[in-house]
Amino acid sequence: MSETLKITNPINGKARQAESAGEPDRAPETRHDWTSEEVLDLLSQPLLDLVDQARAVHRRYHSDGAMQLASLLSIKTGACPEDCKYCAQSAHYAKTTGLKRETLLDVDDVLENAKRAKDAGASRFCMGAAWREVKDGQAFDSVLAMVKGVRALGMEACVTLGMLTQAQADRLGEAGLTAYNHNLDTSPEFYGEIVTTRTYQDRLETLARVRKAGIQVCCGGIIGMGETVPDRARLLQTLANLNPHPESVPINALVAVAGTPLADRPPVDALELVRMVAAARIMMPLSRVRLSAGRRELSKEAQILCFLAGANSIFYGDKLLTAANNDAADDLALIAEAGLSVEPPCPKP
Ligand code: SAM
Ligand code: DTB
Ligand code: SF4
Repeated sequence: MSETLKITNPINGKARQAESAGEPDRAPETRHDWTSEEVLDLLSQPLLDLVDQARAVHRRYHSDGAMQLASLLSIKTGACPEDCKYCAQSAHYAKTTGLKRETLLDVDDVLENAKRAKDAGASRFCMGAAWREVKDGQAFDSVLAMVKGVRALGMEACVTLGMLTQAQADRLGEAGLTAYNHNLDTSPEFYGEIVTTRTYQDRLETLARVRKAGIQVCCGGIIGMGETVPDRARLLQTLANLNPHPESVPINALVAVAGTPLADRPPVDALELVRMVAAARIMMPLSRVRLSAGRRELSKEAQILCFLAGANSIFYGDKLLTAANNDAADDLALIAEAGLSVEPPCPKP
């Protein structure tokens, strides 16, 4: 029997009980050498065996039962030059989606939104811009001011702005950015079916720059775009073989947006989402696993099954970027009904 010792979850800083003789800031289960066959076997297990295994990992490292509430705001909407087939904001489908392009919001507007989100209980504020990449200049300077302002409110700040240079990542780090969201979306093999205007390698390079700047990595994907289960396994393999693991892993179910090429995809089976959450929890024991887009289509019971399988973060507030999200009061009631708590705001920097 290995000795029981206290290990610290580096993400939320809370002491966890864990068996093992691992390094003090690592889970003993932490691995970066997953093979695609192993992940496929994991994902394809009988559902309750998979959930049992995930639940055991979850209880070991996230025993406080705290749910992170992350609010999202689109700070610059539409007219994106990329052609991501799932996205309402791509200029390529603007004629059919009818989405209106907007300019970058004012810093004050954004900070008022962040303050409202905090007052409603959110501890993280995520800002998304429909850009292919960041361009230096006034717009980027405004984003830096937004990051500083959100941090000064005592919230975690996350942005998703497309590709970054190292100098831009460093400036975001200096502004106090907590995390940068940049999803891999799917497997390297299926990626070209979904996006043609950039490569998987481009995504990995931006992720490496974020990591080098000392910013937490928020990286996940989407299911329901027509990918196979082996594609899902390859996405999870790629995420878990990043070293260190992404601190947060958003698992999205496709929101099939009218006017996009994926508008007619059939809805994702909720249990497929449970499987993704469970496998992510097992493979990335210390990370936050965020039950992200598509939650509005889930019953209360399906959401609770995702929480049981290891999801400990949700997008909170009535809107995602352009799509509707679950009602905030319903979410608070669901969290209470499940016997979970809401993660408190982080201390001011
Ligand atoms: N332009 C930036 C980028 O792509 O990195 C940031 C914004 S983008 C909208 C952020 C992420 O949201 C995407 O990578 C994708 O994983 C997710 N997403 C976008 N539209 C979605 C949809 N219709 N359904 C599910 N997830 C979606
Ligand atoms: C993520 O993985 N999901 C969020 C966030 N990161 C930026 C975005 C979901 C977008 C859903 C569709 C929409 O609102 O347009
Ligand atoms: Fe642009 Fe991001 Fe939408 Fe792709 S997902 S079209 S990069 S906003």
